[in-house]
Amino acid sequence: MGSNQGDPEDNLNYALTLLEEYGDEIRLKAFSSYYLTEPQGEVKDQPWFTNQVVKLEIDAEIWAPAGFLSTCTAIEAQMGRKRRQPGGPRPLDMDIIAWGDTVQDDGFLTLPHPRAKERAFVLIPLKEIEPDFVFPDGATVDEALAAIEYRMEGNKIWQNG
Ligand code: PH2
Ligand code: MG
Ligand code: MG
Repeated sequence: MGSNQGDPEDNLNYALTLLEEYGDEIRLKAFSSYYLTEPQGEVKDQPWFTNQVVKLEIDAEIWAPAGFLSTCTAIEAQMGRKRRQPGGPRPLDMDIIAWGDTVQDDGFLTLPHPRAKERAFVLIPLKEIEPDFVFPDGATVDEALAAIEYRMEGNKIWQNG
């Protein structure tokens, strides 16, 4: 999850309380601390993001990945997100990094997230809650981190790219 508008920590926290309303269908297993991260991608001229990775256990008999993504999009909208500029500032972004070992690219949802392995703001919090995480292609979170350049100081993460 990421946020760089309003009160980012409040926004991320509120998104979790909305997910918790799903009760037993969506169980919160772990959540990372908050990281303050340099904007990545096309839009550099925007506030730094607060990013957090959470681990959920989702009942697969009730939820498919695409349905869960739609729920995330609805929560983003509920938090006041307006899709004005791709990659631009937003009160809340919720992306699915991975869904078990699922690999898919159907035009609606790509799993794992196509840029997860290049982004320190994903990998560092992911490693915090799941140090032995392995992507479906066999790459570990440590291998992915070793392949990118970034700098960290406390909870701040700088990465050019
Ligand atoms: N999300 C983006 C684009 N760039 N940069 C950081 N640091 N954190 C993000 O969550 C982020 C980003 C598009 O979703
Ligand atoms: Mg995103
Ligand atoms: Mg998104």
